[in-house]
Amino acid sequence: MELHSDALNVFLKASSEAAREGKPVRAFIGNEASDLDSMASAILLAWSRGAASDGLPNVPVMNIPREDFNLRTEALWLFEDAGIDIKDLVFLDDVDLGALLANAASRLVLIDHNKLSAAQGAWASKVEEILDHHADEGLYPTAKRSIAPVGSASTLVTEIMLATGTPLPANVATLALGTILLDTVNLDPEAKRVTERDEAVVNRIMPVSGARQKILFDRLQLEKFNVAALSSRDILRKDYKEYTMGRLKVGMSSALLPLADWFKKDEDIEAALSDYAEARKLDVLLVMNAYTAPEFTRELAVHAVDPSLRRKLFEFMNQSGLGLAALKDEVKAPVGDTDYYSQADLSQSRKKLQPLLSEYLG
Ligand SMILES: [Mn+2]
Repeated sequence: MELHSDALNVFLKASSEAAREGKPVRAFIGNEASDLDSMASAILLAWSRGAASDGLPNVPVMNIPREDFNLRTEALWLFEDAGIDIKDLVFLDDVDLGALLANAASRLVLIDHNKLSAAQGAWASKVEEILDHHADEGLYPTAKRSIAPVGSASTLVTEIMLATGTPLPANVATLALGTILLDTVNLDPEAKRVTERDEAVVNRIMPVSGARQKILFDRLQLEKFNVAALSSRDILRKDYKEYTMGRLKVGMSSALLPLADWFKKDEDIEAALSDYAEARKLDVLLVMNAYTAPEFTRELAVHAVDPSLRRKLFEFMNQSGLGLAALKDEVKAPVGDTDYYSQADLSQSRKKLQPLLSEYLG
């Protein structure tokens, strides 16, 4: 195989076509959180096995619906930087993985986890191999295992690629490199993630990638928190939890941008909040904004069609010490079914506020 960047896309296209045909496959799947490591290491291990081994097409499967990929902004950036055709990746809703695995010949390789999620537990008999860096739970005893406590599953895959002489075009090296750097906080010993094995792999693939370590790491770190390209709906669902509190259905989103920036970015933020709350039949949607610019700052948006409910929540939260106050005049908050506040108590995250509200409304 030539060391062209296109080689990876040729492989991905062939593997996605095989999966869409519904024939038996060997599926490589990461964990259900589907972070960059899970997705990259599934692609890399499948790539290292070539188009097909023992007649089975090797197919990396992203363990999320296609729509959710945009929310993983650092993965989107690195995949695009590596020139990957996103359309040729296989996401959970692109194929019926359960039906593919129902073929007697199909096999499953678990990457970046060693226990199937509850929803995917029925596939246990299909697991033939595990590659992971989490503690081994000892399941699927007949599976071949490569499990070691390194900083990134991508380190284990890259070791295999290097040992087996897998073709390593620059973009494949960059995909591995960026993932390992992000997982190990740029190989920083203080972060207590990096091991000697991560470092050794990075030293070997950096010249192949041609990327500069600090520049690549800083960019990925930035992209992780970059919501500029996301719609209001995507910002709301990126980090969202839902609760039943007494008779009320309450949604809580954490968002990483200043309200002032959001108002500028989306003139119709009110419509976005209303649509989001309506689609989920919420009585209340709370949006907790937290960002550093340059000081750490918190803000809160309370969306509810019922103004007396908004008032009641505001009064309760201030009795609880949140220190909510109207935004400064120069921040032009839209008028509608939402109240927007600055929040003086910087320690009140969703994790702390949710039980308080549950108790109050319960
Ligand atoms: Mn991982």
